[in-house]
Amino acid sequence: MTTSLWTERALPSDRQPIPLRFGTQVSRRDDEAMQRFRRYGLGQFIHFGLYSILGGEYQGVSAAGGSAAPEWIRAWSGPTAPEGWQGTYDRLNESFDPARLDARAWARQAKRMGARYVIFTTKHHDGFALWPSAHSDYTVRESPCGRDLVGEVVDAYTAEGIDVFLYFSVLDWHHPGYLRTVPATDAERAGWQDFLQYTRAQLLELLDRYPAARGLWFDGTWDASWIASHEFTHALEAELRARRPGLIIGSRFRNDEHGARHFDSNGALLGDYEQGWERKLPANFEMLGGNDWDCVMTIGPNAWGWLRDTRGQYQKTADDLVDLLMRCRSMNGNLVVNFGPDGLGRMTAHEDEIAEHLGAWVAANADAVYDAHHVDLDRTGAGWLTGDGDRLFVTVVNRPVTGILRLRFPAGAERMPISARLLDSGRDLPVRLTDIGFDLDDALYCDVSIPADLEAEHAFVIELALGEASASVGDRIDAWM
Ligand code: H79
Repeated sequence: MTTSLWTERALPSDRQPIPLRFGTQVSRRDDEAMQRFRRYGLGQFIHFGLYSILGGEYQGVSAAGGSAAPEWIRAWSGPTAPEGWQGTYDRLNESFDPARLDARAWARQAKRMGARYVIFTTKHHDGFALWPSAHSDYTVRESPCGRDLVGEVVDAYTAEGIDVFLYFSVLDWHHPGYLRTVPATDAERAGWQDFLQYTRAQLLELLDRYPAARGLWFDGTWDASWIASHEFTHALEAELRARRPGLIIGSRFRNDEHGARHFDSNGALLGDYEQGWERKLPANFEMLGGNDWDCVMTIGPNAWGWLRDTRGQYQKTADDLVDLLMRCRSMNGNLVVNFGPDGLGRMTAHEDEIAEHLGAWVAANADAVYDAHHVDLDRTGAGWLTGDGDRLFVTVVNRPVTGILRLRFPAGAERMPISARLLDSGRDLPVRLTDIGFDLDDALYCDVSIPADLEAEHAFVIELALGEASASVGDRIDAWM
């Protein structure tokens, strides 16, 4: 078993399944909601909350080094942490007033970027709810804002045809009953039971208030207290699914009775899609075992909430994100790009630029992105392969100095490329089969010429039309040696 903070994967290939009472509740779904999920391709994450007011600093002092990320700033500790810091943070609701937040403008921008779903932070670790929850006294209602921001986002994105997933952190620094360890005293047990009922009530409330929301994206489910609550979480998953047929729940929600997270102790996915790919990517398609997945990614190194001072921190470019997007698509995953608006609700200039440039690229190359999926061919160092029925797409991110894109097909391939063109311009490209003369190599090679006069400042997609293979390995002289 390999273990990390996110994903514990047990794949007992040669072991009998063990009986589990709190193992997986779902097998691979093929309903309309999951088919939509498989075609999302690109998503947008939005981290917005009290931490957005601060941008990773307080009164000019940076929390860098004292807290993991700007949305973690309440946990600021060490020599730079201000006196009485957590009390100060917890009162930020009193000045929370994102007057420039225009959810419709966000949604229009996401639409132009090509996002087909959005994941919005309804409540992060600080416990502050962005909807006027009846089960909490720490919400937008208890702030000058007074607006239902979850409702605004759900309505605006739904109106643009973008599906909404609600991010919900179980971990909660505000609820007095929350604790990280397994409750050990009567008082802790009572507090924890209160906390569990509050969590259940908020989740049901979210589903009831926002019937357009399609899925839940869970976070903060790694503490021993939650892990020990497997009986409760198993029942709650069933209740959420019954309340909202078709609801999509990621694998980060719960664990089985042996503490196995994401995958139960028999290796079965604990939810509808694998939710462990946070700022990391699968090394290859095979390790995914056919499960659905998405990758959530920051634009900077590790800032989900707004960071005022990004000096010295590499910010991914639209080109980086095209590369990541197509790498995900080549393995049937979705890429979800995170945006962290400032305390007034404004996206940053860099995020605006990303949205425009990524959106322009995706619009020009949509056929290779949304309905295209993994193809079972050797990888090419030139870029990422996706396919769709009779078409094969190669997103070229490393242009070969030879001017030749070479693809390797197995000897028995029934279909081979018969023509090639650039997806965005339609320009035809010469394509031919090549016998490169490797002895004992039963593959067929296909070469596409990339014209020297093609000016490409960004990744470009070569579309190959597949047809009946006219050559086979038997035609080659080396087959008869
Ligand atoms: O919302 C974003 C992050 O804030 C959240 N997930 C994404 C989507 C996230 N919360 N926690 N983590 C990610 C993992 C963080 C772990 C650490 Fe720590 C925080 C390492 C150091 C500080 C907690 C405290 C674990 C170790 C010490």
